[in-house]
Amino acid sequence: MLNERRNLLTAEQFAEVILNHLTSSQGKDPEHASIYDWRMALSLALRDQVIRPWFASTRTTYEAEAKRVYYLSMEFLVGRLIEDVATNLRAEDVAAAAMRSLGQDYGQVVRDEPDAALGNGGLGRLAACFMDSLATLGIPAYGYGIRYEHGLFEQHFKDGQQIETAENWLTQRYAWEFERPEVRYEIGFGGTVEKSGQTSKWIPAETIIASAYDTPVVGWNGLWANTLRLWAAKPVKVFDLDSFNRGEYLAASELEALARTISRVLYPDDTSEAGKELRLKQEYFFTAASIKDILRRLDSEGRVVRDLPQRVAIQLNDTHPAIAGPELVRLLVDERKLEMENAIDIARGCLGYTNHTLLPEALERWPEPIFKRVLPRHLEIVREIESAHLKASGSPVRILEDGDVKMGELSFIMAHKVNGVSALHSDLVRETVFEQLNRDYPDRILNQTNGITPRRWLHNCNPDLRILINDTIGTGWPADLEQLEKLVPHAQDAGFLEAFKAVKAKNKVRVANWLKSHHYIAVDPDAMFDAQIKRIHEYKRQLMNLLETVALWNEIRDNPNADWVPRVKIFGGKAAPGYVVAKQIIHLINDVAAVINADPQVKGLLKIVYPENYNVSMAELLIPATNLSEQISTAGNEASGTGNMKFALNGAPTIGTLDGANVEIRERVGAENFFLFGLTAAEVVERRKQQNYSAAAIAVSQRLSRALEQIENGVFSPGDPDRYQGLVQDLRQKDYFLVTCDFDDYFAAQRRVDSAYADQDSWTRMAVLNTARVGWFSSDRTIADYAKDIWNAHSLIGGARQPKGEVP
Ligand code: OX2
Repeated sequence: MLNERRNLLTAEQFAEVILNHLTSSQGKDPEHASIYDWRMALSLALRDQVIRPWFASTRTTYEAEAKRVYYLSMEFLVGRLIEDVATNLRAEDVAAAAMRSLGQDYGQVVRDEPDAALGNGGLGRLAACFMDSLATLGIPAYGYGIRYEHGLFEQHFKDGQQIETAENWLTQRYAWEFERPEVRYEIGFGGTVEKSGQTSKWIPAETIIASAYDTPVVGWNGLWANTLRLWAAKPVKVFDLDSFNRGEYLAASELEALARTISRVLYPDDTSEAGKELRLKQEYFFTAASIKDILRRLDSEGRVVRDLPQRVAIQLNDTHPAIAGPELVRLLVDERKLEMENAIDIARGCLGYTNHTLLPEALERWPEPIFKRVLPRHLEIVREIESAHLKASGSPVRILEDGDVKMGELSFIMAHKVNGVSALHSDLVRETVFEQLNRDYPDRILNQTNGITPRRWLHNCNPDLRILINDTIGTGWPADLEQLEKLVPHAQDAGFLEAFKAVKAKNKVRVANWLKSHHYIAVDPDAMFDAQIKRIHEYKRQLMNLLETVALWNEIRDNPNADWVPRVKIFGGKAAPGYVVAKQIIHLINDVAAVINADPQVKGLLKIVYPENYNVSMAELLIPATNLSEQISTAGNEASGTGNMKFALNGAPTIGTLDGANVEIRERVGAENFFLFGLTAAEVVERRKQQNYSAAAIAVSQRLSRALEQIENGVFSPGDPDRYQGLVQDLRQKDYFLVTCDFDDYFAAQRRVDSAYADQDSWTRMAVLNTARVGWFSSDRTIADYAKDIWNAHSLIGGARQPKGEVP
């Protein structure tokens, strides 16, 4: 029955659908169609195929009276969708053949799609992986977020420095979405609260419209489709004719411009707080619209609000949607006339909160005056929530403290479950930020280690490895990734190792060609590709990687005839525009690259490449071609990491610290297949208590001293020798992230990597075992566990954890 949901078209039939869209939707004939027209036609043809499972899923959910999951996230870092949709529909061959028959280059059309970059990094990409897994598992779900007009900024380098320009994905039509002009809610801000007796009524000063855009998200095998509903801000009154008639043309459109500001841009901060009123408005805007939408659906199904916890699971992706708690309580109390405590309990029954970071600067706090100005009634409700909590638990922990509204505490208190994103991180959540609250509510915190979707991050991005794996263990693994374990015995098989190595080599050639044609850099595909691609942040320690590169450069020049293992160090990543140190690190990477890459003495042995504008699509290209994955954050700082999982899955062993999910990756792949170094999280805490720890570490390391001196003396910035004095001074005097303390151990681990890589057979075996043993990190497993432990939601496509087996 379920398979009937998919429309199985032949290539010929599909070509006809594409042609129809080219003419009817794009208004072009094949002679005049641009690549954009072809891409739109192909995307719309694919979207057509999603409609049947989408409708069927909605109907099934309704009939089963099933609980729905609502994933509220400020960010969805979706990337491109053509391949994703085509493969999930199992129509990739049909789509490619159809395009070929129409004289089009399928791959080129696929690559024409701009990334939907509605996120900064791991948090947003996790949300996108979760959407894929929710649909694959057949769990009824909505993703709710913001339809930003401008996604994450585009990064350019000018004289080695990061320049940001606006991203404009919506200048072209977005093929995947459906505008829903009828789904609109008024969202208020500011104003006053009117009291009469026991009742309160919020009278906002300003109102804007949240208008829905829906993108269907189809799961593997096309058995189920959910909805990603993104809200765009629109004015209540589009145009002021009176102003216009008075000749005030700008004023006539002012209302519209102001309202649209709310969904104009994605804040480009990753793991740091944006203390802006506009950000608070964005958070309230999408959260309030989502909550209203959830209640409207409940009403339309003839349910009462008491049923909410049975019908609705709302997951808060970090604290950004934390206002969901007070908003839901407000609607229940002020509009549905429930008692306050009852309303709080009902809201808590629905809410779960995921914490993604312990960095103090990233724990959102809003100054009370701002909060009150924007959300006066919510501030009162937060007070009620706080006093109910104080009364029930006797806890000393407050939500309102030092003049701030603390969103972490609010989220914790309003959620029935709170989860961290790796085992280590969840332990630290219990022991640090929420230590007291964990004592007050001992069963509330749990762990849900992150995962990644194997469809995008292996099946689609690494087609040659996919084929090799299919040929070796069959095709069940994309929906049941732990089947990769069946590869373990093949790690002893010379033929398999050869084939695995050949896949990696081919992927490296692909990257080398791309670097040459797009970035005008020549790299040797036979060199080891060592990659650190992620946001630029001090705690992620790109600086330590760079210092090691400088030290290696010195060593090679000192001993040019030694047996060096040729390396290409690949960096990729953006810095938040306001994060000065991160931008200096970018500048330094480019400066060091310019000097080292021009040095004839290390030619062929060491090269640094830093392609600009790292994004999801670039990750899909680089990860399959990487030999060594750099996961070198200061222990205790990277909540999980998900890039670490993607690299391991694609056969790149990790050099890394015991941080985030590295710990669990190492446990699974085996310590012998992981290059460990560095202080543990507990040691980091101890080290930070010592005096002058960085000076002490530098004093005992000649290599490090030399590299630091070179940087501060302008060896890499001869035209501006003082450029990096501040950066180096900080390492000498403070070095909060312990770059200097871990440096020697890191350098030594890199040399272990060199020797291991020199034995290509054993290296490939290690790579295979990484791929074979990380199946547990599928986001299908993560989502199945959220469904069981937090949401009490169920798959409607069979009782199994994953839909297994082949599609005929
Ligand atoms: C990131 C975390 O830094 C990263 O470690 C984690 O893997 C990812 O979230 C998904 O859980 N913003 N981004 C993150 O946290 C915050 C806040």
